[in-house]
Amino acid sequence: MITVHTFGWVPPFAQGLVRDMRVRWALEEAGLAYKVRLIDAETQQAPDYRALQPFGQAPVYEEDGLSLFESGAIVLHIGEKSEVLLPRDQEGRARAVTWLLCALNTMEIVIQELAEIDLFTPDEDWAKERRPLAEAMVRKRLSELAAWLGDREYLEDRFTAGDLMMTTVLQILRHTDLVENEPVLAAYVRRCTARPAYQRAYEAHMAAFRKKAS
Ligand SMILES: N[C@@H](CCC(=O)N[C@@H](CS)C(=O)NCC(=O)O)C(=O)O
Repeated sequence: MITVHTFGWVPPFAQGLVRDMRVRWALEEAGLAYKVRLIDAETQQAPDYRALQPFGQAPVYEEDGLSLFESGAIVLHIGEKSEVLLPRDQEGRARAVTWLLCALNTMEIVIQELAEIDLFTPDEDWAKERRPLAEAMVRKRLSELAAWLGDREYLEDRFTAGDLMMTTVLQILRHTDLVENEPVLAAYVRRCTARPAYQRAYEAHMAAFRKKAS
């Protein structure tokens, strides 16, 4: 049985964005059942959790004695089990992996910097100084991505793990209007998140927080 370890509670600004969403969504696309272990701050520090995730972060993925961390690696591993995520032809598969890495390495790096300024340190002098440049870089990347997408429904000729990862990265900007200001990207995120597998993953992800709040 597959087990996903993730947080039992996070503040509202992070709910829906915790990276277990990527893993849950991939598992739903692949049609694989899983269970969830909800962890807290104390568990993050515990040696047995550090043995699974050296940085104490979420998510962790366990399956029959195999444990993985890094959401990108986990989604790729799940992709091995499902053609919905990774095309079986070599070129299609390489392109999907390319977009997954682009999401993490070209887009998320600049998007995460802006999000961290806005959500964690908005009032620091250095952050106020840095923010305009950080936002300009995000705008540039978004407009380049929108230019690639153009009339396409997905990054390639069909949905892949690359779209899954790109969508979750663009969602990090939900506290801004930057994605909405790129109508091609806004429509793309709506298209991807309308997928039944995303909806099921989101419901399950949010259910833990609702339970904790009640
Ligand atoms: N590169 C890692 C990042 C994991 C990550 O940043 N997880 C966040 C939750 S979304 C976390 O655990 N934050 C708490 C911490 O860093 O202590 C991945 O993609 O899995």
